[in-house]
Amino acid sequence: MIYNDTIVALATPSGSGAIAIIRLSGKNAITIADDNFKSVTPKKSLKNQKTHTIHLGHIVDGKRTLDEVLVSIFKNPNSYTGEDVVEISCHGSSYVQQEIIQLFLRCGCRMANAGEFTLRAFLNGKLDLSQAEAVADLISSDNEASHQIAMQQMRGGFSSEIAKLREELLNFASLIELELDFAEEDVEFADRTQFKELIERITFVLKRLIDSFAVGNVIKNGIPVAIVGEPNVGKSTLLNALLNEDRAIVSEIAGTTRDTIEDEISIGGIGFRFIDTAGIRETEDVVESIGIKKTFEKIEQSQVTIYLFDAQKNIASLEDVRIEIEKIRNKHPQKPLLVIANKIDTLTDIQLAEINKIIADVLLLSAKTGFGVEHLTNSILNLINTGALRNNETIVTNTRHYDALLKASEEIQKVQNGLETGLSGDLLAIDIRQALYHFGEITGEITNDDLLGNIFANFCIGK
Ligand SMILES: Nc1nc2c(ncn2[C@@H]2O[C@H](COP(=O)(O)OP(=O)(O)OP(=O)(O)O)[C@@H](O)[C@H]2O)c(=O)[nH]1
Ligand SMILES: [Mg+2]
Repeated sequence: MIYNDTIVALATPSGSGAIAIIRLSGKNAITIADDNFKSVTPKKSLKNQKTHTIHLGHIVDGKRTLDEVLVSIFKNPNSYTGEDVVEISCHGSSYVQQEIIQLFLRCGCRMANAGEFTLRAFLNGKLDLSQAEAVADLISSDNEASHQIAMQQMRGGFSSEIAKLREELLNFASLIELELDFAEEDVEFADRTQFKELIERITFVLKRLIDSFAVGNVIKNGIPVAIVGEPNVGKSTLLNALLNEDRAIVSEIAGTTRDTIEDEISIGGIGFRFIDTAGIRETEDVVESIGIKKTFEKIEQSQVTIYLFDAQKNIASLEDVRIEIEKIRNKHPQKPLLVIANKIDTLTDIQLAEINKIIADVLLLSAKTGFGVEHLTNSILNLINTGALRNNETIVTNTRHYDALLKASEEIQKVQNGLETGLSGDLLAIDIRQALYHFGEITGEITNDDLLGNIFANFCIGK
């Protein structure tokens, strides 16, 4: 055990609730809790209780009873932190919570820093760094996809994949370094063909992990979808229909939306952030033209663009729409674009056929009645490559991991080049060590205080 002090913190959100949980971890956790605990009959001391047991009693401050509580005991090393841990479930009054925490502070506990319980768990080898980071991701996950990725990472799916590669590579590094000791004899302990195969396999896995970041990153942050189009075509009405609430102001006056409005919903378990923008058109109005500039910025920043036009337009105007769509496509050829004819509730079948003739791949919709909205959400979902997610493959969501993978991949590339050009063992060994270093950064074999400080500072207190 690394720490001598015992920490305390509220593990549940601050404020009042049905119950609250106060957590203690460290050498004196059980003693401190016991000193302030009076069991409901039979009399018992917490110190003599088995690990993973729960006890009903009162927290007392001298003669004063603070609350009736349940105390859970976890003895080291079988606890979250690997130290002795006590969790006190008390009534969820802010006053009670604070009184109990103050009492423990007076009895020798220290207030825990953000993420300190998980930091201790990491330092005691209960989980590796990427698993610890997944704990934070899990706590902040708010849709099925980000939850699934965090759970997988917390269970160690990602770490074990990296650790396996690291071990195999380490094996070869040792063999090559051994060769250096026998330089005069000119022996080869490390079978170069097998080594090449391993490097190819590592390259393949690294590429898959690196590529997965494109999906992982958007899933974690929500996929931004910009809704654009001329004024009054029904963009805000569509946003409201998607969100199922009156989020944006809708009116028959062109130029109603002047700034951008955003909100997030989950479709098929993935978080999407819809962005309603000001209508695109030539304008003299300064405020509105600022809004329009923002619209273009929003298209840039979005993953998907929805272009909306008014289906009631005459044929000549539909030609203009077609040209406008071409322009957006040419400007952002890589970006998925969904073209929607809105207000089709007012149209005849003949008019609909006309639209289909002029505008290719158009989605017919009525934001007002809701017709076509489900079709639209399905189309959006189809644009996002969720294959990796469906197949439960490892997905990288963490920028720190992504950076380390990129660096590892560079070093592996050097090793591969070295093998092809018959680079000498000592130089090869240096590149392999570098790659190993970056693998170690992900799982935490290689860390420094700054890195740990940064990671755990993002946790909440009590975790
Ligand atoms: N009939 C019909 N009217 C609609 C439909 N969708 C929107 N409207 C009407 O069109 C008008 C403009 O709707 P908004 O949602 O404010 O349009 P907008 O594109 O956000 O407009 P700006 O914010 O000004 O750019 C309102 O009067 C809506 O009620 C639809 O599907 N059918
Ligand atoms: Mg609007």
